[in-house]
Formats: sequence, C-alpha cells, structure tokens
Amino acid sequence: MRSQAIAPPPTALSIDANRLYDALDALGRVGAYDDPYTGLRGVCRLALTAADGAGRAHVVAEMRSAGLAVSVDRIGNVFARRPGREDDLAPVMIGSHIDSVATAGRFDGCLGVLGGLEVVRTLNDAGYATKRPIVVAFFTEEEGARFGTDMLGSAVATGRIGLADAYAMRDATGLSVRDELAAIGFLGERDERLEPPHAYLECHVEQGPVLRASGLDLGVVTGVQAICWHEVTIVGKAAHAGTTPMSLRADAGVAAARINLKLRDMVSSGRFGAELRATMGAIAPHPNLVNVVPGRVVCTVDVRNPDDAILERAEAEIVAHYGEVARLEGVTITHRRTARTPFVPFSSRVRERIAAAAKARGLSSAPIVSGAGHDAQELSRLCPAGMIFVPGEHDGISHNPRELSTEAQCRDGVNVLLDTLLSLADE
Ligand code: HGY
Ligand code: MN
Ligand code: MN
Repeated sequence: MRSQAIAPPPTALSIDANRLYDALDALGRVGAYDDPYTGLRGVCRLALTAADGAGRAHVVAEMRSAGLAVSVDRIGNVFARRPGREDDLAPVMIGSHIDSVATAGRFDGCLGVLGGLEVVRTLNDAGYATKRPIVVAFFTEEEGARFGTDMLGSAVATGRIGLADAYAMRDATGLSVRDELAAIGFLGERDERLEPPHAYLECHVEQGPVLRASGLDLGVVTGVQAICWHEVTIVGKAAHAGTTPMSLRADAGVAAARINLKLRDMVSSGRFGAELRATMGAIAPHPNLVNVVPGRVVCTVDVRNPDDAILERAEAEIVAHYGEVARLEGVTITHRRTARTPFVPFSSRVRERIAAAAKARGLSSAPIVSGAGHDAQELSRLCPAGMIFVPGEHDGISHNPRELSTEAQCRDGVNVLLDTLLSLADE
C-alpha cells in the first residue's frame, strides 16, 4: 500500500461514477437473458446456479484486482478485506448480494457490492489507508427465490439459521444448498459465524416509487418491515374436466384461488391498516393440463407489514382461512412457514452519519422504511447497521428487467456510502 495520506475531509474524495456504472453493466451481462415480455436484457442468477457461480467468480476477480484478500465461508458468503492502519481493529463492512430473482435487473444487491468495491478503488487511487480495516462482502441466497428462505447466507453468518439447517435446504428439484455450493466451487472453509464488524453499511436501490416521486436524492433507511412467507401444499383429486360433475370435485386450483383472493380482501378491507402487503407469487398446479382438474397445487404466501402485531394478526387469519377453504373444497391444505423476520430498526448513530454525509454533499434525503428484506437486517444483530437507498426510474420497479437507476443516482448513493464509511472507519 502506498504511503498513508492524512485523512481527507469526507467530501474531499468522490467515486468514479463511470467506473461504477461500467462495473454494474459488466456484472449485469453475467446470467443475462433476453426478456420476452419487456424486450429488455434481464438478469437471472438464481442462488448457487452456474450463473450465480459465474457472477461470483467475476466479482471475486474484481475484488482481487482491487488488492483485496478474499475468503469464502462455509455457507458461501464472500469477504474481501482491505487492511487498516490499525489492522487488528474490527473492520467496517460494506455488503449486499449478487444472487438475483429470475427476472431481475442489474442493480438489486449488485449496487451494494460493486459500490463497496468502488469505495475501495477510490481509496486506492487516493493512496489512503483508513484506521480500521474495510471488508466488502456478498452473502449467499439473499433472495430466497430458489431455496425458499431469504437472507440465508447472512442469517447463517449472524446465527439466526444454523449451518446444518441451511445445508439441508433443497430447491424445487430436490438439489441441496450444500451440494450446489460445492458444484459452483463456493463451499468455503472459513467459519460461517462472523466476528462482529465495527459497523455495517449497505447501499441498495429502493425498489419502490417513494424517493423518485418525492424528488429526493437518497433514502436513509430507518429499518426493514416484518416479513412472513408460507409454502402452501393443497391436495385435491385430479379428475377429468369434462366428465366429472362439479359436485364430485376436489379442485386444488380453486382452493389456491380462494386463498389468493383472501389475501387481496384482507388488504382492501382496511382491517390491517394501510401498509399490509400480501402476495401469492408462486402457483404450481399439477398436472397443469387443460382437461385435468388440478389434483395438487403448491403455492406461496408472502405477507409483510411494518408493525409486527398487525403481521401476527394477518398471519393467524390466513392460517384460519386455509382450514375454511379445505372444508369448502374438500381438499387438504398444509403449510410450512419458510421465512419470518420481525421489523428490524437500524442504528440511529449510523443513520445520523448517512444523513450528515448526504447533507454535506448538498443531497436531499429523508427517512424511509424498507419494503424489501436485506442482509443489513441480519448484520444489525452483530453491529450498528445502516442502509442508503437510491431512487429508481419507472416507479422504482424491481424484480423486473425494467429496473433502472441512473449513473447520477448511483453516484450519489455510493459517494454517501464512501463518506459514511470514512467517518466510521476512522473512529
Ligand atoms: O423479498 C425480498 O424482500 C428481497 O428481495 N429478498
Ligand atoms: Mn436486494
Ligand atoms: Mn431482491
């Protein structure tokens, strides 16, 4: 490392926005596909698939080219370390994820990881060594879209989910987390339980319309709303669509539809306030044929609310409804709770640093609750954690190839990430 400069004032340094945007574009080409519905290039890097493995290898190579020492833990989380002047101090960690849903854009998660890398590159260019070490990290299966529970890697790293339980999780085809980690060469040896960092920062696209609609440059995230996921299995009776009288049917497809409409009715009833969000994202009928009454449906329920007590009430009503639908349709309904996280508040100290850094750059910001789950909520169990939200175009759409944040929006978010990092890494 070149000679150590005196700590520059936080706003003396700025990132190379063009380099950041090029890095986002390059990673966005890994696991890219031509989306038939939007006509755009989408990203599909479901956790631990070959595409995710290629994305991981791409980012690890970038981390190493920035002079970082890379290690992989037993759940495939990747940590890239930059030494500090006082190298035995706890590091400041910047992280997020690079796995994606099947119809993703190139910003969700990637902005946080490549933004962290850009912060390191900016400090390298300035020949500046922070007092504390810096770690840039990405966590395994943040999306939960393949193995069924979100923030899997960061939940293992922070002790919410045990390693053995995580290894045993299987995707819809029966492939296990452990085998798939080995298959892509990311079954690491580093202990999966993370030593508490000094602080954790994550820069992420908002994935919603709030910041863009209010003309704000950034969001200072106050916390993540409570999340509950169910996998619901409905077993009826496959039968001939033409010869089977309606009175003799046990139609799993109609049962799933009743549950889906119930979700919508609960939201529109107002009985759970104005913030309840409920979604049946996956619906898989079997045998899924035009002339067969569906004998079986596996579907999912995703319910969220900033208020834990309201979410509890909503979940209880949904579970009671499973019983009502089973009786009405003559089917059996079982469910498995696959994710359940409470509302998680972020550190007021870190939030203040983020807000001050935005103000020092003349950027407008406001507090905002996160509708999406993030690795930062898991890391907040170990250390003070905070998030910076970046606005998105097209109403901030995400989990869709139309996801788009401009170079300037990404630049502002990562500059504030840099400033906040400096203020924490030099204390
Ligand atoms: O579902 C979520 O909130 C996140 O995208 N994993
Ligand atoms: Mn994300
Ligand atoms: Mn996501």
